[in-house]
Amino acid sequence: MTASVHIDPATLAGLSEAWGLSPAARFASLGNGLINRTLLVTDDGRRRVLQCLNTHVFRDPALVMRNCHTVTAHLGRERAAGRYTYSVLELVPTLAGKPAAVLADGSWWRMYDHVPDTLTHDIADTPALTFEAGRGFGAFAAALSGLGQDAVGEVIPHFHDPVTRFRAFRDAHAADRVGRAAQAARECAAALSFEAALAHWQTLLTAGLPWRITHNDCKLNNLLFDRLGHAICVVDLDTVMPGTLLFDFGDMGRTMLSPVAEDSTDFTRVGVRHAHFAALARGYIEGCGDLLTSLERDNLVFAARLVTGVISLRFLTDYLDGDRYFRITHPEHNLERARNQFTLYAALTAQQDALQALVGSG
Ligand code: GN1
Ligand code: MG
Repeated sequence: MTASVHIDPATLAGLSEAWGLSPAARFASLGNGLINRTLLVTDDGRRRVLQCLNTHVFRDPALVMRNCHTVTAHLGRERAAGRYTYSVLELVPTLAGKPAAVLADGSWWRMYDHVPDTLTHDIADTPALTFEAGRGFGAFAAALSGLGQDAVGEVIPHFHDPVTRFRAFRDAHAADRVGRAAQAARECAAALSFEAALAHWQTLLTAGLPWRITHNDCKLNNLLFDRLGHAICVVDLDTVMPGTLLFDFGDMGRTMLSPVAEDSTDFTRVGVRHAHFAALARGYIEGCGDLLTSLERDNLVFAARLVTGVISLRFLTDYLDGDRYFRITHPEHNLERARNQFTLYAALTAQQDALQALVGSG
């Protein structure tokens, strides 16, 4: 997971000055995020995590940092009071006492303490892991329920909004700015089938689906585990903002139910593992405690469909737009991700009744 990286001299000088790093500081890349750049810094025997915020995605980085501070401070208090048992990310302010450093080139950097003896998983090997992840993310949501609705601002408006994402896909398809629509004809046809989910989404909004402070990026690899498979710490707090628990559970389902990663081209293996689903739902219900309403609980399967469909649309839209959003390693990467996620969406749709019967039975 870590490989030594070279930092350009101006950035190195800026970071060293901001946090007082020694000339012996060593940098390695960390994690598999598609948006921000993450580095592990080892200096003076201490390990820290440095992140360069992607300001093309996060247009208001000062708001992102304010939210991160609000959330970590709140979770720290919950933990001190014994109401939250997981570790909490600790922001390391600059020497000037700022939550982030803005370098001469305009880049935004922030630092966290490294959480020792932890690792991430890209695939959930066992139902026990999905149970742990569900409980960890559920406890995170429950702990944040004590924060006022407007304690955190909306960093990316309409981030998971399926109506907006569907419209963005249709616009990108119609514009076909880089001439890729023909190559993606099969995926575009699959994308149109997502419209069926929008009607149910509307009924949930009408029925008063609760709006809460949610994580909004509950991928399995945004949770740190210890070597025994216990969930230790929720990370990647940049998208914590108002949302619904369905967004969080949906992202968990999307990243834990299939036996292969979101960008695997082994499409025949993409599918839903029912024992993993049952354990995930049980863990999430337990972690959320009293928070979860029956409307939310009854829509956990729909949540997995919804978010898988939305991310499929986002990958496909980015492919049609010329790969301007997600980090890619090869030209067809976003198309492969879209095909993988639409395959999972179709499986979740076909199996929704069987999955629904498993909620509460894991
Ligand atoms: C991005 O940064 P990362 O890799 O944790 C994205 C998520 C997507 C995910 C797909 C701010 O998350 O919404 O689900 O990629 N984050 C943002 O892997 O767009
Ligand atoms: Mg993330």
